[in-house]
Parts: sequence; structure tokens; C-alpha cells
Amino acid sequence: MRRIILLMTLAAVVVVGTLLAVSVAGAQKHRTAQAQKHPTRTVVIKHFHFKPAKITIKRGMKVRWINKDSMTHTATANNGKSFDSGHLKPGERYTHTFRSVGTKKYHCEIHPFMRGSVVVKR
Ligand SMILES: [Cu+2]
Repeated sequence: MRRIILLMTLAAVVVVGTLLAVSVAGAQKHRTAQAQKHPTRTVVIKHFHFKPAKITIKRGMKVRWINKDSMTHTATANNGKSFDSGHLKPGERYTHTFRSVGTKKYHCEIHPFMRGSVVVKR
């Protein structure tokens, strides 16, 4: 009797373990698919520079600016309207999705000599 209980417990553990493994794998697959659908590229702001200053992405992708400097900066489209991070304090970030093809030039409003561009391809 004790052996039967032991076997049943073992079987239950195996079943639960398998279910867990399958659901974790499924969640990871889903996450990967989402990342490929809406990938994000990162531009780091440091030492009064956008790094990389020029990046090329595909339409629909996101660019995330992260201010790793000790000063406040902005990432502001030169045309003044397509995107504007506003003041990014040290450690803050801003994300924009680029939906139209073209070269989007931008600068820092506080330090206009800081310049960058996002090249969006179809
Ligand atoms: Cu700046």
C-alpha cells in the first residue's frame, strides 16, 4: 500500500513537472515572437553624445533613448514635431515608434551641438 502511494506521488510529480516545462517553453516562445514583431533599438546618451549617433532601423521598430549622462538632455526631432523626449534627467528614458520611412534627424534642445539621426527603411 505504501509503495502504491509512493508511485502515485511520483507520477503526479512527473505530470506537474511536464506541464510546467511546457507552459514555460510556450511563454518564452511567445515573448520571442513579440520581440521580433516590435524590436527596440537603444541609443545611449553619454558625455554629450548620442551613441550610436546614426542608427538604421526598419519601419515599425522602436528606438529607446537612455540618458546615462550626469546632465539633462533631450532627443528632439529637427522638424520639431515627429518626436520629442522632453527633458530626460540622468537615468531616464524615452521610447518612440518610427512608423514612416526616411531619415529622421534630431538634436538635444539644451545642447544643440548634440546631433543624431534615425534612418527608417521599409
Ligand atoms: Cu543635451
